[in-house]
Amino acid sequence: MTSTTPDGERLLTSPCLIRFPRLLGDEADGALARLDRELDWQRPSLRLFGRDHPIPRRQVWMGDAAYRYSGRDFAPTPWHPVVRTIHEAVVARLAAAGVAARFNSVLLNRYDGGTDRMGWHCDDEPELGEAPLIAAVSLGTERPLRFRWKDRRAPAFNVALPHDSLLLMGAGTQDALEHALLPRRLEGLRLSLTFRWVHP
Ligand SMILES: O=C(O)CCC(=O)C(=O)O
Ligand SMILES: [Mn+2]
Repeated sequence: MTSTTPDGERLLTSPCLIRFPRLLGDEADGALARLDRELDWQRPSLRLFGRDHPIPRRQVWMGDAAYRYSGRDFAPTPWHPVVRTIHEAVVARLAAAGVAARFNSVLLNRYDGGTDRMGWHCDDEPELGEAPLIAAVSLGTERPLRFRWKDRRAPAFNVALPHDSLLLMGAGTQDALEHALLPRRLEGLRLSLTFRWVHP
């Protein structure tokens, strides 16, 4: 693993949002290629008002625990070796920055160009616990993650997520803010890996 500085860029203090550049270094391009090629990317449908809508991206749920999302249970895929390596890099980088974190699950999202997207939500399912800490790794085409305050106390803002970056959404983020990956006029593949702790 390439050595990098542990210092992230603190984008917000309360709740805490920190972005770290160059998580994997020289291994990032290979990780993107292998995950794209080797995972069984799914496009499940969500039922809304009695109709099935395929989600506007592909995804894989991986780790040790099943996950309930929009009223459906997703059985986990076993850990892929590349995801294990990324997980270790995330935990190490956060530890170096003084953040003790543990994760037993990850949602991998695959966005094939700018029309693939994820709508406004917060990750506050009960099985994620009281004040979940979520670590989001981005690989591939840079896209902004848009945040908005639930109480509209301040304007919405973008966080650019470059290739090989890590964004820590600290305790309280899901309470105070929603986030979305909005459609954009851009091309290119982007993968995100959002690591979580799911209480069994
Ligand atoms: O793709 C992203 O960066 C965001 C993904 C996300 O919000 C999620 O997996 O819950
Ligand atoms: Mn999310």
